[in-house]
Amino acid sequence: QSPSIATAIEGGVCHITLNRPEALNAFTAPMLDALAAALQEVAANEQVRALVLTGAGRAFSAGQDLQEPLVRPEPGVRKDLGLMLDHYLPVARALRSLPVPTVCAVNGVAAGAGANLALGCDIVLAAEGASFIQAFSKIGLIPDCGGTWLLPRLVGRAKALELALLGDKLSASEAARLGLIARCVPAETLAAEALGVAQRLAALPTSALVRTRALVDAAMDLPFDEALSAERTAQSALGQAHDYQEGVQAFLDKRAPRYADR
Ligand code: T3D
Repeated sequence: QSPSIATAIEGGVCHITLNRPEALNAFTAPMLDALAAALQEVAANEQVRALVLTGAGRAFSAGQDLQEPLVRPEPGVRKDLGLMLDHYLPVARALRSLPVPTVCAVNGVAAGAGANLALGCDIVLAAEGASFIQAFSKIGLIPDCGGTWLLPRLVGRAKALELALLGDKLSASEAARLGLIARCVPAETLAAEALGVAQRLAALPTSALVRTRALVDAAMDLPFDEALSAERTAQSALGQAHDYQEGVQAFLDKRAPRYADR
């Protein structure tokens, strides 16, 4: 049996592929645990400087596998879906705090938790035929995997609530127009475009990129003055790192920089 998560590392870029195409890459508990373990390996591997997350087959992910024993309703049995979410949270947290930048290549439909794990990545590209569905309300649930946090920040409260309450399918092009994702690209160029973005990120100073992500996320909840202080703290630390010295020296020497910090 092929693994539900496939990992490959090439030239500083780690590719993680959701690999249950026969089930539209719907998540099971073992699959999520494998994904969390793969992300931990990315975090621990100093050679990796960017991540590309994508799906095998025609879907990115149909979200929770509704056949999974932990969630499948049984007459007379009250299921605690929190136990299922315990398998998602390490993944959602890892994607948001990975020590390298993340690119999601959404190759097809991304529903429920599949949509929100994709939207948790730093730069999200989607194929023209792909779509995003906040499928939760249709089965009596709320948007999880960070959906309630991500959606209003990405598209504002009005659109977030329309997407979350109605659960309609949003095309990749409309998602890009709304600012839910970075870009919609032809299906045949998605993998190459995602790799190109990841390679560009891998060549940049990783710790500055990761701190930028953390500051942008934190700033949404900070008064302006506290955001200024947080920027000062980060800049102070980065200014003492190798990558800053290398970047400035390379600029002055009129040569390409070679960044090494992570
Ligand atoms: O534990 C908890 O429940 C809490 C966690 C929640 C997180 C969540 O993600 S909740 C949301 C769960 N996901 C959904 O509700 C999405 C359900 N699927 C769909 O709406 C549609 O299948 C898609 C929009 C994703 C794709 O539509 P389409 O028309 O391209 O394909 P299809 O014909 O609907 O599906 C193909 C097959 O996949 C079909 O099986 P069959 O008839 O060929 O035997 C379908 O039942 C199966 N499938 C699709 N999604 C799921 C699934 N099987 C199990 N779980 C799924 N999520």
